[in-house]
Amino acid sequence: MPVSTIGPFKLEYFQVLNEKGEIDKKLDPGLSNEELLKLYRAMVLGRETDERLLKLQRQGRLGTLPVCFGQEAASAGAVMAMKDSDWFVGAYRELSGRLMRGESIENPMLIYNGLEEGNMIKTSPRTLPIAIVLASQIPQAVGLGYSIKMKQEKDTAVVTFFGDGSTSEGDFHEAMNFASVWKVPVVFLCQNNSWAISTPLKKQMASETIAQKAIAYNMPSVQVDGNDALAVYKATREAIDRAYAGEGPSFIEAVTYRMNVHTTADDPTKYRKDDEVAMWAEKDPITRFRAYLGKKKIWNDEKEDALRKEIRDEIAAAVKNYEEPRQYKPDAPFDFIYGTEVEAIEEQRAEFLENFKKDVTNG
Ligand SMILES: Cc1ncc(C[n+]2csc(CCOP(=O)(O)OP(=O)(O)O)c2C)c(N)n1
Ligand SMILES: [Mg+2]
Repeated sequence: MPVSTIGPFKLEYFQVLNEKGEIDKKLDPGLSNEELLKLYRAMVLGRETDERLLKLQRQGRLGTLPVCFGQEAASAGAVMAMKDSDWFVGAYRELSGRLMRGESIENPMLIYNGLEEGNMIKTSPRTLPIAIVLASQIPQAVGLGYSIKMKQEKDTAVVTFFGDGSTSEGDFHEAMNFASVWKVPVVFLCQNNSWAISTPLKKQMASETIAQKAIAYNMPSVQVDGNDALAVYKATREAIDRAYAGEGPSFIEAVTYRMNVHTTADDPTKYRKDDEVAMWAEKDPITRFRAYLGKKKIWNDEKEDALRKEIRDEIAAAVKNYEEPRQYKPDAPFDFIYGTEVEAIEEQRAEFLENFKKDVTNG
């Protein structure tokens, strides 16, 4: 019997900006100087906010929280390619991208102190709250994509973010399957940061890349340097354009690294080597972007100092506002489930408040 080849399956990798901040001219996505500076600011804002949040937690002024050190390019690069009318469906490792979407710096402070008000993103209604339950956001993104398709909403896409470990979840595969069958306008963006808490990638999966998982679903897929904001931007731009053109979903694997703790409850020195962290420090997304702006002669130390000061002042004002005495509603979660009042939710609210009153009375 003759044997025929079904493949070959092709998978590409690219980097636009290398570790020294040198650009590959053939791949340059051609952002304007203004856009480049916007992207840089978003990454610095994310990094500075993370530093502040971490300190607040260590001082006992915030609860447990994840930080995003080193992963700024992966979310900011993607958001640079999005319009406000696109949907941002994230996990918890996209601080730069969220702030760039217009989420306030106070939102993470509220959430990480257990206050549900932080999940209400008033300034960016198409940005969904953080998803802590791994991969739960991915089918939701596909549902949004399906509704865009049903409503025949033009030039609207969904970008959903998740980690390497999350691709082991059933939700991920179910969402990928439906997305490709329904040809929905969804961009799947996996931030492969090498670790799922203390589980290294090699123990998580036998696949050589995560991008290749999309081949099984017949989805265009690419692996990019996730510490290169221009590579992430370019891949997302192309994927969103495909979505707008009605060509269905795409997959991006952004290869990055978690430079700090998984959350403030974690101590990575127990399970990973300093050499590995030092090697990734050389690939820092912010350092290389700054070097690139310097080479383009649109950035210098003076501008850097001014930007850092402006951002630190902005964060300090947010912290001050967040720590002002305020009344928080214990039943706030019931306010934010649907946009409108729903009878069943109101019944649950009444029951909750009654029990709450009893608990308070009983001490
Ligand atoms: C369904 C589910 N199982 C387990 C957890 C506990 N948990 C939180 S983060 C995490 C690791 C996630 O790794 P990855 O998807 O690579 O994302 P990263 O934290 O590296 O950004 C685990 C197991 C959870 N939040 N949800
Ligand atoms: Mg991970």
